[in-house]
Amino acid sequence: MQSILILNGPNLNLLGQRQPEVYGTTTLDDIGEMCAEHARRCGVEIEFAQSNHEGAMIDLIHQAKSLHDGIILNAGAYTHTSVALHDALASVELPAIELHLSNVHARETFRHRSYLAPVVTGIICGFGANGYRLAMDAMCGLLEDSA
Ligand code: CA2
Repeated sequence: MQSILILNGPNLNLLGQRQPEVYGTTTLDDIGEMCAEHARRCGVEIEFAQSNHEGAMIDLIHQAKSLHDGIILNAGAYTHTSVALHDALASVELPAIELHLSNVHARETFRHRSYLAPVVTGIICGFGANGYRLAMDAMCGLLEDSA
């Protein structure tokens, strides 16, 4: 069975607790359960992870090379700052999707820049928690095409 790493970055553990007007009321645990259920429907395995630490995220991306077939990454604010995450994604050469709950292009200018965009297959943003299901469907399509 094919396997997808769904990796969430800094502060996403706070989802549902603060700023519901921006990020909604769904918690990250709710999203993890939704993804697990969707994975069963799609016939794929997932690892759903979150870290507030750039280095820990990089370790998980490196490990994905031997454990997973693709990566869905909501890198949070590191999207807009991290050359290190860019390099990690480029180094593993797995299909990758950048994901955001909010439409980052309709927000502050500093969120318009992504260091990950050049090294991912595609980007999904602005669909809230449902974006995780959309990203899983897109990843399953990529994995089928490459099988
Ligand atoms: O829209 C997204 O998914 C983001 O990746 C979320 C990041 C933000 O820095 C990106 O620009 C867009 C922030 C995640 C922080 O989430 C919070 C949740 C509740 C309360 C405070 C922060």
